[in-house]
Parts: sequence; C-alpha cells; structure tokens
Amino acid sequence: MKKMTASQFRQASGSSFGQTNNGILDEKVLRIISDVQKNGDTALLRLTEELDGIRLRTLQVTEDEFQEAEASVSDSFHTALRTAGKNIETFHAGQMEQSWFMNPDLGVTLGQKVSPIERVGVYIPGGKASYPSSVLMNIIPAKLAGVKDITVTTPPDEHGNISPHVLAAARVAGADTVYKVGGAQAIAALAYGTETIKKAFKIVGPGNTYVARAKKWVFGDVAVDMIAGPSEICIVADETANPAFAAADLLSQAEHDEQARPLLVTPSSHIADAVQGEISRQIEKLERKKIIRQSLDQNGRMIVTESLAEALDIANLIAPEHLQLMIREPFENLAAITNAGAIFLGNYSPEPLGDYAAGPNHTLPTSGTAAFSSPLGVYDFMKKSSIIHYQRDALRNVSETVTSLAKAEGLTAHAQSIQIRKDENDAKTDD
Ligand code: HSO
Ligand code: ZN
Repeated sequence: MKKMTASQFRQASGSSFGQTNNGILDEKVLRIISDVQKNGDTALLRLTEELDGIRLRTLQVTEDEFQEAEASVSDSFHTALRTAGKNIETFHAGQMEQSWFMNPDLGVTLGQKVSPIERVGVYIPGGKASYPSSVLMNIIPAKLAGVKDITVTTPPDEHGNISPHVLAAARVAGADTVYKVGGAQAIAALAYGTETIKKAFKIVGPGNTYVARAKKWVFGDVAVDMIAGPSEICIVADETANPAFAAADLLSQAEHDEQARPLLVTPSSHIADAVQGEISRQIEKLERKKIIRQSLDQNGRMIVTESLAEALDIANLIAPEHLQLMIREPFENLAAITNAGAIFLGNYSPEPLGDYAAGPNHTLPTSGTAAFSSPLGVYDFMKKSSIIHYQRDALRNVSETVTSLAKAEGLTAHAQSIQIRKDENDAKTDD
C-alpha cells in the first residue's frame, strides 16, 4: 500500500470519492428500463436470455426449488443463518419507532403515526458476489418494521438456478417471493411492476454498477435505500494495535473487489511498516489474492499523521463505510468521530464480525456519504404521517395567524376555510 503523510493525502484525494457519471452505461440502463416498462415480463425473459444466458419459462422460484435448496445446504450453514439472524433481529428491534401524540395547547392534539411501507423489493446480487448475509441484513429490518410483502429479485446462473445459500437465507429471513431476474431489468420491474412482479414502493439491496445506476434513475418513482459504491475500510491504529490483526482486516475488505478501498491511518510510522509486513506475509495464502493485490495497489493507502487527533480528523474527512479504532482508548475517542457508517472498537471487533453476525446492519453508506447518511435500519422501512386535531375554540385562537399568512400569500380560499369556522363559532358564542 502506498505510504503518505496526512497533507499529501489531503491534497491527493479530497474528501469524496463519489461516482462519476457514465454516459454509455446510462444509455444502456435507460434502454432496459423503458423496455421493461413497455414490454413487462416479455422484456424480462428476453433480457435474461441475452444477459444471463438462460431462457427461463417462469420467473418465480417454486416451492420445490426452495425445498431442494434448503436440503442441499449444510446443517452448520443453517445454524449460522439462524444465529446471525437472531443477532440481527435483536439489534434492529432496538430501532423500532412508535407513533406518538402531544398536547402543546388546550384543545390541540398533534402527533406522528408510524406505518410500514407496504411492499418492498430487495435486490440480491448473483454470481461470485452472492451474499446470503445481505439477504438477512435487508429483509430482517423490513420484517420488524411490519412490511407485508417482501419481493426478492436475484439473477439466475446460466442453468437458471439461484444460489441455494441465498434461497435458504431468504426462507429464514421471511421473504414472500423470489424472482429470477437481475441487473437493471430487475430494478425496473420492481419500480414499475410487470404482469408477474408487483410494483414495490421501495427498493433496497446492493448491486453492480448497472443496478446502482438503475436505482438512481428510478428514484422518485420509487424510494431507494442508497447508491452503494465499493467497500471501504479505514483503520485508525496507534501502537496498541495488533499489526497482524489490522493487516487481516484490511485484506478482508480488499477481497470484495478491485475497487475496494483499504486505508490505514496512524500516528506511528512503525505501525504502518509492521502492518505492511503482515500484509505481505498474509496475502500469499489468500484465495482472492489477485483481486486483493489490485485493490491494495490501486486504492490502498497508509496515511501517517502527526498525532492521534489528526488521524481521527482524517477519518472524518474520509467518512468511511467501516471505521476501526484500534487505539488505546477507543470509547474515549468516540466523541471525535462524526462521519462513519459503522465504528468498530478495539482489537477484537473486526469488520467481518459486523458483516455477518454482530447484529448491526452491513448495508452502510459508502463513498464519503457517511457524512450525511446512516446504516440501513428499521426506520428505512417505516414512514410517518402527521396527526392534527384542533377543538373548536383552539381553532378560533389560531385563526388570526392563519388568515393573515394566507392573505399575505394571496390565498383567500385558504383564509375562508378558517374564517367560515370562526364565523360559526362567533355565532354560537353570541347565542
Ligand atoms: N463488507 C460488505 C458486506 C459483506 N461482506 C457481505 C461479506 N459479505 C459491505 O461493505
Ligand atoms: Zn465484507
């Protein structure tokens, strides 16, 4: 990994690593979206043949396919799904939001009614990046929120099959239906509906660049969770960090893809060198070392700072998806961190723990968006309605305020809606 000072890093990269627009990609994605809008299932089947290499007869995964998948995965995998699922559920149960009411004045009741989104679409990538853990992370909070209809779409392989691990996870998490369709065409189907796939009100889940661009284009017609970029890990380490652990954690994120960003920020040049040594040693045994090497060479950085405070500043500037604080007093320094998707404290809270089993969500803001957004949670599947109740006298008390603002806006019908009630109230009081 390239070693540099904090000021060199500041100059070279700035704070944001946002996605660049890609005209050719967008053209393709838009063509697919309008094809699906016009031709529905016919377009989905044709595009699946063209892009995934399989002519399907039906899109929906059958009960037989589910049972076959569940029978084919190991008992230990089933147990792991259940244990991880339970931890994810326990954590997310803490995010539940309740409706509430207040009485700010006599005769006035205000509140907020919380309702689940009715129908949600979950996109799950296929192929090499098929993650049953993401099935749990996306569906469990939706279930807790009370979403009634959860549709999963995921691309089939060239034989028309879906990963049995993904299907088993979909069952454990409680998906209602799984469809064999991927890419931009799946996003279009969820956004606008087809003969078989019902329109969703929100689409969540990770995906490749086609999926990400498609989500960006359908946003507005449907809600989307976020536009996910490549995985990132930023480790802030002082001399109490175990260099072998830090190296292992950087390598873990680098294996996601060549674009992944492993970063080490440390006030100790000695730690930087020790971590580098460990990386060189550990990488040799890893299956995905080709991907890892590219990620480390292209996007990996070791940033040596003047102090721990400066290291924490750099972490905020990066606003990483995952931040590990491998420092002497992680809790004491937490106050200094404002921008990070998830913060892992100490030598024994590695990022992969959070990917699978700790409980918090692994769908996190990437590409610097942790500066303004949060992890996926139960709140992403709930919406709110304001509640307003005024008694007659309470309305009279506020009538002047409303009519004067309405008149200033030239909206006399608005004023009239208040005045007509005030007149009724005045007549009654005169009796
Ligand atoms: N680290 C990924 C999530 C994941 N890791 C899934 C393994 N499986 C999110 O950046
Ligand atoms: Zn991961």
